[in-house]
Amino acid sequence: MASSVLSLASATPSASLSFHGIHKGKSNLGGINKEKTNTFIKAKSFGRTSMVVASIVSRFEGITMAPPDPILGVSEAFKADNHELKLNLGVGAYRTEELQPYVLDVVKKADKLLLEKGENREYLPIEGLAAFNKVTAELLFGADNPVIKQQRVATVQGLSGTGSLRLAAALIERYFRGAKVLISSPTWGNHKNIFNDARVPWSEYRYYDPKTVGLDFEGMIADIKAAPKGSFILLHGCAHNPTGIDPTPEQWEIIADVIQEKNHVPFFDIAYQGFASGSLDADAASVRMFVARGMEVIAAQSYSKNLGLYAERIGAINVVCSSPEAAARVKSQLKRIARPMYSNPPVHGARIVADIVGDSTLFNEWNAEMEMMAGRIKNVRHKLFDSLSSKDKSGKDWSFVLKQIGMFSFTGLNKAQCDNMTNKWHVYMTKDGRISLAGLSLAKCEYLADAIIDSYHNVS
Ligand code: KET
Repeated sequence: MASSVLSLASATPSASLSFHGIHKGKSNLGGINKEKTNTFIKAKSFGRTSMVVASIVSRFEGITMAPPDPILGVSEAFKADNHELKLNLGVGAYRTEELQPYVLDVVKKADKLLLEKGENREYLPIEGLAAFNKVTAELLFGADNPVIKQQRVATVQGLSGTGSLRLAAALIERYFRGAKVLISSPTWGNHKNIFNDARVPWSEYRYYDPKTVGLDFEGMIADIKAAPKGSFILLHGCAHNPTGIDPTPEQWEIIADVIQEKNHVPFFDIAYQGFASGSLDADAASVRMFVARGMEVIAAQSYSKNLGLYAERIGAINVVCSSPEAAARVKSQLKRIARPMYSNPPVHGARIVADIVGDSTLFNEWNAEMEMMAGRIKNVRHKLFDSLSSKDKSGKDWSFVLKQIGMFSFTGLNKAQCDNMTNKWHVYMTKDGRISLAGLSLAKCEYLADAIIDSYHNVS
């Protein structure tokens, strides 16, 4: 194309109007008719060659401004605030007690080893790094799970949890046309976007009961039962986001019963393995229980939180099938979906995970650090509860803060109250009332308690 522009070098500006894509007058911009006022042609001389530069300024004018992302947009607003007491409890990202981002020591070690080995930067296969895919499935299902031995799991490295969910959504759209995904109400803000963009229909099942600030278990079961047979039921493996409320082991069994009865497919999003309890195995218990029943299961994993590899975009999609042949076919289709979307995944995070999980010393160090992180969040949770209980003289029961688990606390604050938290107190949080305790320090608990009490009692 560059040569076709240069070949017009000596042509007059009007002659060059026949150049591909340039028209005078009205044009249709994706259904939006706009009078083009800015079409212009410039000729510049560079020595003997003169170059024609054609530009149409009005092409993108019909595009409207997208709203800020409800979660990541909060960090942008936080950055723009200069108040000294500001606090970012928006995004679920672990911070130290000094409220600084934290790179795990074990990740630094793995990084150093990788640098010493001097590995190449060749493309990975479409399905990702083999060593990563092996350990990630083992970590989730347990290394000696029969489904792994029987090669019944299709595992493909994804662009972290989000990208892995998106691959599964595309698989559903392609092979289960019209099937619905049921998501919890509420759920992580991006789930709806993912299924909307993949053109997968979804509806919600009841999950959170504001009256008890707990699980609406009956509502959940009734909605899963009422869904058309063969629906995909999206479940948070542990540390439900945003509520921090998980079913009990007994409730999980009943959920599995209903899903099995209705021939639904359990579809796990497990982005916090190790972060809920501090134990990787305990946090995978829900997924493993479904698999142990012989069910086919989809599970999307993320290493953003538990290894702090947010920016490496490392995770995986696993599809547990009923035969190794089916697993091979599913894997081939996941690869086919990935190839035109992003071709193949990034290597660095995959090597870090593979090396840490594959080496018993590093693995133990990781577990210790994960316990430390989960422990810090638990301490903050207790301190926040103590601060709320001692400062609030109204008799309100704040014990729900202690009952919730994982990175978040779901405060029950409404949008106006959340706005007060931000506008008056400079506490940045999502408008659904969620606060990330991973972004809170012990030192800031009292301040946060003051902000919550003020917003709860003084804003309706
Ligand atoms: N699932 C859940 C439930 C989840 O909370 C997140 C991230 C993800 C998947 C995806 O994370 P990834 O980094 O793509 O592996 N949640 C936090 C960050 C975000 O919204 O992107 C959050 O809720 O703050």
